[in-house]
Amino acid sequence: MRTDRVLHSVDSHTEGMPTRVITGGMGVIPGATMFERRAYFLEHLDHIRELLMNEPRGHAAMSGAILQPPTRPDADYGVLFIEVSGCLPMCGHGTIGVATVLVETGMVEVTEPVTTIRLDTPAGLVVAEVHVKDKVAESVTLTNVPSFALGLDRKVEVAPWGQVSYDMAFGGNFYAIVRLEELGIGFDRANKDQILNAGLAIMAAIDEQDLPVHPGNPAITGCHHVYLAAPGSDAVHSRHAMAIYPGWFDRSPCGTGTSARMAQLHARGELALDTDFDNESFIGTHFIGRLVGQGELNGITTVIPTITGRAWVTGTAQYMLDPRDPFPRGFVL
Ligand code: PYC
Repeated sequence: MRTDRVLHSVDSHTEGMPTRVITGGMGVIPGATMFERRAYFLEHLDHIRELLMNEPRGHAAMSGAILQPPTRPDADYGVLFIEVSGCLPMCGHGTIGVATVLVETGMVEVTEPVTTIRLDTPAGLVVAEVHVKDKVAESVTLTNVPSFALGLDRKVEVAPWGQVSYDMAFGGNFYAIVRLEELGIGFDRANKDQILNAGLAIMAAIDEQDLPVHPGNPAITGCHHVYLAAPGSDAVHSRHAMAIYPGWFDRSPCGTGTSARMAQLHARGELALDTDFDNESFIGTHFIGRLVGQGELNGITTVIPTITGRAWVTGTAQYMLDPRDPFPRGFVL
């Protein structure tokens, strides 16, 4: 066995979606904030993300989080979210995975019935309340960053459909929300290739014709996620397929996507504050969301979402790179 670096991981899944939590071996990434650390990592250390996420150590829908010391005094841990396509500013299923791992490995002081963990993420402070019984993390409720609808009833030209209507909302990442009925594709896993191709074509068209930019942080830009809502979805229960760049589906109900969906339904006058919203993933798993507050950002109404979901630890591993390995950054097929 030969390696220059050993990356220690506790692997988990959140409602079907993996979170590979890197608990050691990374060292401290330079940067005064987690947003700066994310930028440094992308410029100088991205090969570590590729090693951990791509095949053969990961796969085309792999996702993870690198733990760091926090950059702010009110947080317990810093978190850098990693996935096959880059580093998201915020990730809901990843937060639920991280919080579950921190509790179940004893990396935080555990109190029952609720352990509160404050996470310093590139998108801001995210508080996770872990519901613990007999030392087991039964579910996690996270309070997300301010979310908002950036535009309703926008139109984009997408071949071969022509004009497609969408709402653009932010829940930690930007989401285009589209009704599958409008595309004439049935909500069925047998149609997954058609659904994914439609999602990818829509996000490419939006980024070319109507690039979304965060009103408070112009460095957060672009649409890499399309929420394709199933027929019959409403502000009580919404089923969807979440197409994500460069070509995969979220297996979980997507925490930031659930937040964006709730912000959009609120802007449409369909979802009131303090009301449960059941968001169902393409594989039939659920997050329960709620809007618990309201604010304002540069003239745009924002809402504060909470997301509740479950995660399970699936194993531990030490990832290495043999200097003779012909795929030091892994590969994507
Ligand atoms: O849960 O926020 C989320 C997420 C983003 C991408 C995949 N999952």
